[in-house]
Amino acid sequence: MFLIHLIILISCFNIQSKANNATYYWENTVINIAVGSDLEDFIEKPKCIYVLNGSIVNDKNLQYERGSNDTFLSTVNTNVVGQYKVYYTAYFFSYGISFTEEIIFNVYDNEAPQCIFLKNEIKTPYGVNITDIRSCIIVTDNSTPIDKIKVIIDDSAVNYNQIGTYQLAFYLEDLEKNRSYHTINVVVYDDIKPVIALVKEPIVNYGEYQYKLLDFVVGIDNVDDDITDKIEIIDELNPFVLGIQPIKLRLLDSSNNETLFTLNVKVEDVVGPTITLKKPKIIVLISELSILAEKINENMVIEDNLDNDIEIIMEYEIDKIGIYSVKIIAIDDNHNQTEAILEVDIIEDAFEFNNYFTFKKGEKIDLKTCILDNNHDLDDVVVVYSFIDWNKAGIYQVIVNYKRNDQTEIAVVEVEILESQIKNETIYIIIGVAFVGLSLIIYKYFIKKRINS
Ligand SMILES: [Ca+2]
Ligand SMILES: [Ca+2]
Ligand SMILES: [Ca+2]
Repeated sequence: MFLIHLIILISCFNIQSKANNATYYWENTVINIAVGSDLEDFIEKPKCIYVLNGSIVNDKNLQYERGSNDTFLSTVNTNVVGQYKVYYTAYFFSYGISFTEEIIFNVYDNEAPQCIFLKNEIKTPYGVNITDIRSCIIVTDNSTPIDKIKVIIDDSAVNYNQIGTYQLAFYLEDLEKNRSYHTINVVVYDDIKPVIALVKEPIVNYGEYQYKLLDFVVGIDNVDDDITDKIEIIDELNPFVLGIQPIKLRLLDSSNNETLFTLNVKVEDVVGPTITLKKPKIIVLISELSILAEKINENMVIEDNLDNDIEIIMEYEIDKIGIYSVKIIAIDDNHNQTEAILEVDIIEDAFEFNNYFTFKKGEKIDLKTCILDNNHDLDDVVVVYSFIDWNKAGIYQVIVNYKRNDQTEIAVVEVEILESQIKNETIYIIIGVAFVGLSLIIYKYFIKKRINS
């Protein structure tokens, strides 16, 4: 090689000294090579044209040296994008002349990455965004390593919060910014079952037929929200059977995910007896205190939806006249109880008001004292109206106010003036006086007769 250089050096010198009308130029000093291409196809593109005295020299001994010591092949890597500079030297051996030129090899990539679909659609659960689709595609590029290829997702057309099929766009970008655009279908699905949950203890009253079992539960779904009204009641409840009855419930969400639930409904008597008072207040004589419970019982009707044998409690403490509130409690077999208040008025027993008096004609009596003396129950008496002619036989009416147990009442008192009683006495006196007088006359006559004889 040293020898060749030496010859070239001498030759150059020669030609320059011999022929001043010689010239040369290079063709294809810039070579663009798509990445991955075979370099052999480009090696011979750059050519040196030697023109001597106006004619192109065709030297059969022309040889090229590419790169120093022909290192061209190891210098340019067509698999790696970039610009490579190589010095070419053309040796026109027949003329003992050589020319050197810098040749530029541009290894370029203008091919976008390729995409192979492994699936024709991507499924994603409701509400879950797609952030990576690499598991669904195979990405290749002519120059950029797979892990360096960007996969950029545009899911603006996907509604993750609504079940459905949407188109997801994405593009692949290599290191040279070459892009390829693609789309793939996205299926937003729901495979989460709805939930049925108890909201209150399921108790139905015995005999109640307008029960609403759905009042005891809620049905909630991740997609459909509250779908309580979609709960299907499979079994039927018998409200006339006491105890727990398992009732099967079924709920489907809009994606037909099914949930089954057993509602253990307890049928029990939760209604207390009804107490109906015939009268809100009863009046009882104090002498009837021993049968007060009977009196209260007579005044009320107690009924229950289930039990006939109702326990009745009466709460009172009564031992004297007055108005009392009696609490009545009715309890059925299931300990449901109802209360009612009854007013009880305990009054004094009725008394005989002695209101008829007889007097002798001419007799003058204090009427008030007389009434009080004949009615020991009374506290006081006030004569309100009185017109009695004590000297005239007849029946007179007197109006009085009398006070008893702190209560004032009005009453009519009748006073009879007796005539006959007074007349007879007078007659007896007259007869008696006449008899005594006559006896004295007879006595005097016999005395006189005895003296005279
Ligand atoms: Ca590429
Ligand atoms: Ca669901
Ligand atoms: Ca009951």
